[in-house]
Amino acid sequence: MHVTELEVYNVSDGQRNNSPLKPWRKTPEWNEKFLETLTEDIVSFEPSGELGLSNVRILMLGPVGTGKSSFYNTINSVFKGRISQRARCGNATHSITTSYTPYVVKARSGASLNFRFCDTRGLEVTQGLDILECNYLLDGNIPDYYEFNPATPICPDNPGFVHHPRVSEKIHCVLFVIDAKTVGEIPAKLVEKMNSFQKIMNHKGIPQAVLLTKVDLDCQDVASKTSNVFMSKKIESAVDMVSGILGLPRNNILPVKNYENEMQLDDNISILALLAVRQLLYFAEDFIENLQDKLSARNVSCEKPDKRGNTDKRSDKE
Ligand SMILES: Nc1nc2c(ncn2[C@@H]2O[C@H](COP(=O)(O)OP(=O)(O)OP(=O)(O)O)[C@@H](O)[C@H]2O)c(=O)[nH]1
Ligand SMILES: [Mg+2]
Repeated sequence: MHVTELEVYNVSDGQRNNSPLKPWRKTPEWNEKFLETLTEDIVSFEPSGELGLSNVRILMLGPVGTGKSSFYNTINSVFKGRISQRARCGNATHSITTSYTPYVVKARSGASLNFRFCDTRGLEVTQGLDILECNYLLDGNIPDYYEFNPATPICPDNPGFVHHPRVSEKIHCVLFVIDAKTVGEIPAKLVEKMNSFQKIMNHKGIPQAVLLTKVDLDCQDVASKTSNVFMSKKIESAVDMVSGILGLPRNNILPVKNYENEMQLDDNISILALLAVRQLLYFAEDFIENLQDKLSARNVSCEKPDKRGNTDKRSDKE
C-alpha cells in the first residue's frame, strides 16, 4: 500500500462544542421589552424618604481616558434618542475633563431625571485629585463646575468652597471607571491612590461600584455583538481582576460599551448601559436608607432627656 497522506485523529472525552454557553451573569432576555423596563425603572427613580432629596449624585472617578465622560454621553444619548456628546471626550496625555461637572439627564418628556452623573478630572499618579480633594468632593465641599488645579488641591479659603453642603450636594455613590482591556496594567501607585480613596469612602459608608468600559476592545465576540458580554470569558476574567484590585464584590462590577463610533443607537449597547445605571441607583438608594436610619437614631438619642430632664433636639439638616 502506498501512503501519500496520513491523518491521525484523537477522540477525547469532554464537553460537546455545541453545548450552549452558560452566561456568568444572568439577565432577562435582551429585547425591546427589557430596554423599556430598564428605561421605566430609571425614569421612575425617586430617592425615598424624609431627607427630602430631589436627586442623587454619582461621582465618576478613574484614570485618564477610561470613558467617564463617554459614559455620561452614552446615557444621555439613550434618553435623548440620538447620539449626543455634551461632555467633551477623547484621548490625551492628561485629562480632557478639567472641571467638576454634575451632568443632568432628561427624559423624553423634558423632565430631569433624579440623578446627576458627576464628571471629574482623570486620576494621575503624580498630580490631580489627591485624598484631601477626594474627601472634599465626597462631602460636597467642592462647588459645581469647579475647575480643578492639577498642581494645587482646593482649600477652604478658596472662593466658592461650600462650607455647609446640603445632603443633596454630597456624593451618594462612587463609580470607579476602569478600562477592561488595561485592568492589569494600572500602575501600582494609581491602584494605591484609589485604594486610599476607598478607605475614606468606606469610612463614610458610601457605596462603590466599577464601570468596566471598552468591553468591545477587550473581546472580539462582544465587539461583534454587545449582548455576548455575559458569555465572554475574557470579560469575566477582567471582572474578577478588577474586583480583586479594588476589593469589591463581583456584582459591583458593571461592564459597558460606550457609544463612541456609532452614529445611531443600538438596543444592546443601550441595555448594557441602563443595566449599569439602574444598579447604581439601587446602591445610592441603599446608602440613603442607611443615612436616614443613622440620622433618625441620632435624633432619638438626642431627644432622650438627660439626668436633669433636659432634651437636646439638634437639627440633622446638613
Ligand atoms: N471602543 C470604545 N471606546 C471608548 C469606550 N468608552 C470610551 N471610549 C473612547 O475612549 C476615549 C476616552 O474617553 P473619555 O470619555 O474622554 O474618557 P475620560 O475618562 O472622560 O477621560 P479624561 O476626561 O481625559 O480623564 C475616547 O476616545 C472615547 O471615544 C468604549 O466603551 N469603547
Ligand atoms: Mg472626561
